[in-house]
Amino acid sequence: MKGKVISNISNLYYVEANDKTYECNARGKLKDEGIVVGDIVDFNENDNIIEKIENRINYIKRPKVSNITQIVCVLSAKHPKPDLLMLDKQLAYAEYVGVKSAIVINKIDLDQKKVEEIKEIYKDIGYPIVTTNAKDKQGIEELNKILENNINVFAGNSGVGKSTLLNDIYGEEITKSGLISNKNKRGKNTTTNVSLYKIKENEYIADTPGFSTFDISEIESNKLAEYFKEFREPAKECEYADCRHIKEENCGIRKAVQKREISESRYQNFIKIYEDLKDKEEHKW
Ligand SMILES: Nc1nc2c(ncn2[C@@H]2O[C@H](COP(=O)(O)OP(=O)(O)O)[C@@H](O)[C@H]2O)c(=O)[nH]1
Ligand SMILES: [Mg+2]
Ligand SMILES: [Zn+2]
Repeated sequence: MKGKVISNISNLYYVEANDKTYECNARGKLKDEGIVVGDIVDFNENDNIIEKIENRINYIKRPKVSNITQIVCVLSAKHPKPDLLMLDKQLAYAEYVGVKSAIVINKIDLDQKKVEEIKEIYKDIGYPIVTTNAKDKQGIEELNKILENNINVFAGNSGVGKSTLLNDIYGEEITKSGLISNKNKRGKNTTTNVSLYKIKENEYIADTPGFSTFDISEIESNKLAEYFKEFREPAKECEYADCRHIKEENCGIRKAVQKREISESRYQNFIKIYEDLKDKEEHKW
């Protein structure tokens, strides 16, 4: 039987198939290969042994999860103040992994001006943007539409409102059964295992305790510009094929920044991330 691994506690894998959950084991060889939450597996119904992992569409190392289709980047207008550098890292990472991404600006009640500023930067790039006030359940319907038919991972700094949003979307029932609270009986936060919660057919949400952003260090610095979606077209105008888009004179990307076709904020963050990656590459041995 084929099913989806929705959680993993030490050597046990919980596999969902036909609306039921099976508690499965795996043979040593498969265990070594590492079955992760999100995997589609073949298992034997008689002994609940996983026999095969289907090829993954994608795989994220931290949080350890596979076959996701969308990263939902959450920021707040205020408290904490919007971290656009982190957002740009997340968006680049989503491009690198090859999944969709969406932007949620929460706490719109606290600073409407900031919301407009952020929208101005991202509206033409092509990412869906939803503005919400999770406290008053504003914008939740729109957010719901974006989550439909996706396996979603929420990312964003602590305090931006992820838990509140998820509560709005999925209601108390699911959140009580594990999602979001991640607290054991004594009220302590439990360890950081990813679980997938089925919201409806073809809609899941990854619960990723203690997680805020991805490890983007696997991205090669010289490929970074490809993962800034709106940089791709202008990069075709660069004079040199190996243009780094930093100091070169005849650089299509820099020209697009001057013409305001690329926002200054996105470009500055690109440079910061680029230098960071470059630095890590040079110190790797
Ligand atoms: N003013 C305002 N506060 C919010 C909103 N959404 C969440 N909060 C508050 O922000 C705090 C952090 O929210 P939480 O959901 O725990 O953030 P998380 O760390 O991202 O999960 C809580 O006190 C929420 O009540 C909002 O839209 N407006
Ligand atoms: Mg939370
Ligand atoms: Zn260039």
